[in-house]
Amino acid sequence: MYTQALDIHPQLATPRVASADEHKQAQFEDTINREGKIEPRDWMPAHYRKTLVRQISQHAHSEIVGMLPEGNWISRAPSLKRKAILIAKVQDEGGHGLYLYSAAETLGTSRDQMLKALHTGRAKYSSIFNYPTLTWADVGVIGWLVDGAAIMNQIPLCRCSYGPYARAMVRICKEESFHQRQGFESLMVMMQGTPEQQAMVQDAVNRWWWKCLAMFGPPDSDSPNSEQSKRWGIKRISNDDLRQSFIDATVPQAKALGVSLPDPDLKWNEERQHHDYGSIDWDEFWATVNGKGPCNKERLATRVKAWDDGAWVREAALAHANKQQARQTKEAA
Ligand code: BYC
Repeated sequence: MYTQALDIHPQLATPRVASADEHKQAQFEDTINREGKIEPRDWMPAHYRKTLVRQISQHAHSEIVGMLPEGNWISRAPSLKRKAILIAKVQDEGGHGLYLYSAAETLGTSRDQMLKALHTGRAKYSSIFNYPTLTWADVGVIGWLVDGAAIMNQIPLCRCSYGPYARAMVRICKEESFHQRQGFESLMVMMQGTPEQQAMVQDAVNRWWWKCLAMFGPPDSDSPNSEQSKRWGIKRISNDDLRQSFIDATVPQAKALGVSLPDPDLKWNEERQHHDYGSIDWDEFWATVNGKGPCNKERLATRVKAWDDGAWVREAALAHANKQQARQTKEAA
């Protein structure tokens, strides 16, 4: 029977036109796959934006909370030289916080919002800064091991797919590597000193070693964010791989320093071409992350006080900026 209907072969049918959103998504994925950079004005999936704000703001909070354990020693540094170095280092950490808050602001979240999340305990910051600095040797160990772990984690972030974060990290990593060397050098001097000074360094290493290994985050099998972050080129190397690289790099440094690392299971594995190591206390890590570490309350209270005490400075700066803007507008009119 004849009919007006035409049977169109599926391949000859008019192709479905991609929606504007699908086009943007494809462009975004293409940039990621080409190892290009996503910039603030580019379209990006909401989850990519949210992940970046989470990670960058946590990182910024870690920098400014990280000023506190070392800052406690500025007034007690053993010489003018060490005091000047420590002031400069703590100031650098404050600067890192500022670069990072600025990078996160390009994603549309204000600094006030981020700080509110920190001050109300909703935001995380690195677990490592919730432990006390009991002796001067702790300051050197923070430089050597904490900054050393930070560099290991942060060098790959210089290749992060989000442009402003990647660029901030280049400068931060240069400064962190100086911090690490000054920490190592100050410990080297102590290790050439009296038996009491040597014991002080060993005690500090014993207390910080395991906390530094936990800094890299939970094992890959328990890391909910890793897979997606790696796919998006935010994270380049996994938590466990970075931890392993840090251990492998630190063992010879400890030997050069003349200290032992507090892990009876730490030994070279010829087959793996890496060091084996003992198990990390993840219960203790999570308790600290969730607010129950030895210094969580003190750290947060200090930050909140600094924010409240600085209100008049912010108000004055804002009033000055408004006055200048009004003057410029008047002159332009
Ligand atoms: N502490 O799925 P995961 C410095 C959280 S500052 C607290 O693996 P992700 C310095 C994690 O946030 C050093 N929380 O997460 C400053 C997540 O929770 P949410 C700071 C941690 O993001 C002054 C959950 O655990 N460096 O260098 O894929 C003086 C599951 O983890 C920690 C940075 O911030 C921790 N240690 O990977 C000296 C670097 N680890 O958010 C030195 C940038 C994990 O889902 N950040 N958590 O609720 C990163 O590279 C990544 O965010 C991490 C975690 C490797 C830290």
